[in-house]
Amino acid sequence: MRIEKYRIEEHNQAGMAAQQRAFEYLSGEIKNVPEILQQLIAFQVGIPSWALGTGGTRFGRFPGGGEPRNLEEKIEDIGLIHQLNQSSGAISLHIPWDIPSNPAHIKAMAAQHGLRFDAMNSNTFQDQPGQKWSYKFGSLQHVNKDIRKQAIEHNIEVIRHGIELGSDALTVWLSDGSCFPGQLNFRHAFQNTLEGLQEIYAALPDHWKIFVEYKAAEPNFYSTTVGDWGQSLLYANKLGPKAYTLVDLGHHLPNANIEQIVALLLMEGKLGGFHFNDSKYGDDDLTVGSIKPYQLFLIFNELVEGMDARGMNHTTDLGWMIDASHNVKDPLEDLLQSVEAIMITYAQALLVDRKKLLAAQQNNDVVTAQEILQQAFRTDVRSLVAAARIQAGGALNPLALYRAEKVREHLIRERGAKTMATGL
Ligand SMILES: [Mn+2]
Repeated sequence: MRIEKYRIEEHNQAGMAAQQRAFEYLSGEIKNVPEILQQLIAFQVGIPSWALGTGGTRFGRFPGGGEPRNLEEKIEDIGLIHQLNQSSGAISLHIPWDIPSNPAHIKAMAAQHGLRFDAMNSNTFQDQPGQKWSYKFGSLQHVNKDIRKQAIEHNIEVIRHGIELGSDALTVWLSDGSCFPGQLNFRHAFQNTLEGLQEIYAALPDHWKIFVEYKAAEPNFYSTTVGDWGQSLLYANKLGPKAYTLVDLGHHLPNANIEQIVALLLMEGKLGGFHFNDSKYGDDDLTVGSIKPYQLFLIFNELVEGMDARGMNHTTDLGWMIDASHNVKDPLEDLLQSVEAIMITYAQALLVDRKKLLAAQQNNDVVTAQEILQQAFRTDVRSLVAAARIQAGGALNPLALYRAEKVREHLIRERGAKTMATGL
């Protein structure tokens, strides 16, 4: 579904007076408005193909209706989100859920929606129909060489699909680990995994990156073979310059200092990708910014500071992606909320007075340092983000327009009330 351009213009016109008032007030309060607007317009967040349907838990799943039934419809849904917010210009696919039958057609279709293909994701956490060997006891870590080989070949197949679509990165998240003490020899599991990743690494085209994603626990509950950023960094360092660590906000033990982790990974030139979500207890996959917005701000503050210190391009030098699940919300509404939260937080991080902060740190002026951060965090930048969005051709209020246009009702009429997104 596409929204007619004139409908976006009408919507923007209706709210423009209030938007202008807020924007003019804010413009008087902050510096570098034109530069920040350009940075916001450039910034794009990838949407994963699996976030377009209702998720669910191990207890149940309650589909919302009108979910995309194939890859084409997934691209349409992300195209719609991008049309509304102009900040979701990338799609991240999951193999085998999204194997394109006609890659040239899929590539052209994505381009029509202004989308490029972000990192490709492999899957060795499930057994697929017709698969020879089971991943019940792991994939790359497995004691059986044939099973490791099957997992390696799957990842290389994912790279091949990515090449056809113009992607340039592979994200590997392994559910490998153990559920009970004694089940696994940790060193053997690490070595097997490293050797598998090395074979996959060797299959990467020159300009590609591989992201090694870590996760503390689940589905294995005693040990995870890529369990934290230290383990991921070990693999990335041993693999070589095309290998990076990927940080997923939900993949840490409670109260982990994620902002410190990203600062150090950036310092080492080994932060490659980022998965946004939010959580209260574990890997809850909740809407970005819905539980701990200040933590998100502190993370973005380190991202901006660390990328600037290395002269990195905020938009292109890291893979930015949402990785979340929607159990009770309309997935598209949830994604609009998530991207909005990311843009707001990015804008706030751009407001931090870095010179003053550094001076306060040098003087051990703890109070001033805190004030500088909170000054930025407490600034209402919504009109700034909206101004960037409107300038880029998007909607003043994407969520309000989505509802006014009755998008979900339209999708249910088109696709049916009982559809289930492929892969979930
Ligand atoms: Mn993730």
